[in-house]
Amino acid sequence: MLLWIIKNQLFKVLVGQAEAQSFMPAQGSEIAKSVDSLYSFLLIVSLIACVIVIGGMIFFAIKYKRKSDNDKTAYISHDTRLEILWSVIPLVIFLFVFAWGWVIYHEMRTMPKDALEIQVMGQQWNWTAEYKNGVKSGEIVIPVNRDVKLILSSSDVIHSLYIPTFRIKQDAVPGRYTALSLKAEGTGEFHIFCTEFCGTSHSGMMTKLRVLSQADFDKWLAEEGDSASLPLAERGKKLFNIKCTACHYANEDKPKIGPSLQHLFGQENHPVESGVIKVVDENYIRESILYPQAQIAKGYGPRSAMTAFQGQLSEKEVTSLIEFIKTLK
Ligand code: HEC
Ligand SMILES: [Cu+2]
Repeated sequence: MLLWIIKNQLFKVLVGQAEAQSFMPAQGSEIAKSVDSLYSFLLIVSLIACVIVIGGMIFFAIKYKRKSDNDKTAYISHDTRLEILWSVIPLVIFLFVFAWGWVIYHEMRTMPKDALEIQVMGQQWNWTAEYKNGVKSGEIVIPVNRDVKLILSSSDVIHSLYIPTFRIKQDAVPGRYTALSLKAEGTGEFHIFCTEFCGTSHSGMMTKLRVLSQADFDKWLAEEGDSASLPLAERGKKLFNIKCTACHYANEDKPKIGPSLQHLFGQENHPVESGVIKVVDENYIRESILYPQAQIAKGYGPRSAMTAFQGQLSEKEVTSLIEFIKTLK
């Protein structure tokens, strides 16, 4: 208990969070708590071992310092009892840690039955969650207090889905399915990161896990399900929020990783690396989305950092995006 307090105080000082109960992100599930207990145990044991080893070394170095040339100290080669002791104690601790870790890992990796299944696809450089009723979302939205199974896949390279609040992480590998399960204890919004370096905009491959009450979740899912009947530009906006906002602002007239798309449509003499575009029309925007290398916005050359969306978007989706971009006046 005392060590627990020391640990928490120590990290408050180190990390500088006066309010924080601990230096770790909030604990979103039972698993998160188990992981933290094990981690705290490791930390405390390591601290104690560090004090014993380093402290002992300093103490002996000072106590048995050779004080003069004819200072004769005893010659000791080894001590069997001591050696057995310092081998067996760590061995027992390590086996204990292994067993503890194995139990938590087993619990973490056992997929719950009757879980809500969500397909999560990683691609350069965004995540798309797809629900059983066909709803697609750039954020992963789940109901609280319910077992959820995320079935991960990738359409290009290896990505890795990491939700720190839940202490879970899993690779999304092209050509096979992997899975993660979680059960959120409270509602809220939590960070999701990609933790496998996957190309230029890997660091921008972030999204949110939104945990809603069951009623709000049902409402959200139904509303999203109706979006197929939305006007094109509205559908385009939804898609834009999934695929494009890592690099372009949806509503603000300022550059992010890519240029602002406000006032783009209809612009005359639009500057690109190879000259100017007389008038920005549907075809220019279409080409910019599917084959970014063809024409590169001025100042963003020589190679475009934009994802080539050819093969990632259907014709209808491209049209809806163009219709949305047209509304950015
Ligand atoms: C990985 C970052 C990234 C993503 C994701 C991205 N873009 Fe881009 N985009 C850029 C960069 C960088 C440029 C400037 C270079 C170029 O013109 O290719 C650009 C340029 C553009 C242009 C041309 C702008 C101009 O001024 O000529 C359009 C149109 C565009 N993006 C639309 C989109 C749409 C629509 C999406 C989503 C489907 C999207 N982008 C996703 C980075 C990105
Ligand atoms: Cu990634």
